[in-house]
Amino acid sequence: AGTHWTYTGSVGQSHWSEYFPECGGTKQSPIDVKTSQAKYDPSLPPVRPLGYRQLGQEPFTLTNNGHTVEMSLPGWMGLGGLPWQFTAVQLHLHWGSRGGLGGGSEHTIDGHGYAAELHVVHYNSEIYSNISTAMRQREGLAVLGVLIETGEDTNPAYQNIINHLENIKHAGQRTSIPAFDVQSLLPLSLERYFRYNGSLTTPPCYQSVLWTVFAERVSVSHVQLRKLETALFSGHAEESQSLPLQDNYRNPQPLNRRTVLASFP
Ligand code: SG7
Ligand code: ZN
Repeated sequence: AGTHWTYTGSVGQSHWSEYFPECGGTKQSPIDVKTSQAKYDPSLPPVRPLGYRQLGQEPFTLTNNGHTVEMSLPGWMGLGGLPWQFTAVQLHLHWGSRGGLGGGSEHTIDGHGYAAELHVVHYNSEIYSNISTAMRQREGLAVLGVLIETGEDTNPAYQNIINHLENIKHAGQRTSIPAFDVQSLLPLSLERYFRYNGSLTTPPCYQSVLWTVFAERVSVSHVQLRKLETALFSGHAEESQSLPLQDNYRNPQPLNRRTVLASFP
């Protein structure tokens, strides 16, 4: 037992619920968004990133945590346009191993997976004092999901992260990177998105997340995606069995009795 988990193998995603019961719950994430079954809700306002473009004195910290690359966000960043005030904590990515061909995103749209997915994690700071408390409570977290596809052009926003992956090849390593405009990682249209109640997509899979998945995709170059797919390892530097950090995405989970809302007709 213990808390060690992976995406494949004996402690892979099909076994998560044996050690983390909530992973077998009825409101899990990610999901396949079936666009024809999404319910248009005209009252859903545009997502409002707060302070995402603001640069402070401090650099950002980029960490290889063995499951993903994670970037800490300053406490002045938040999210408006939701029923409560949310404070940003961190962002991270999920990806595949074959240039996006075998998938890499967690959410899928009408059965279609994308090359990678960005998650920006926020906690409900109107009700809870920190993320560790909020992550166990209903609607304690709000995560933005951005689907990433590949194209010809280099995406300069994502390059701010990809440039530094060489310095955090092994789990546990961290590096400082110059602060940059976090909003530039998001799609241009913040009006068009899907909204549903779900969970953390990793153990312990707490069902505490108000999910927003943008309809518009962003694009990175094939070279950028390849770099993300190959630069990192899941183990510590001294471990001989350290494997490439790849295919760190969970498969779509049953929707069950939930409704997916769409902010657009
Ligand atoms: C990644 O995804 C990490 C986790 C994150 C988890 O493995 O970024 O972050 C930490 C601090 O362990 O868990 C609570 C949390 O943010 C699940 O996040 S996700 O549902 O957005 N994929
Ligand atoms: Zn995630």
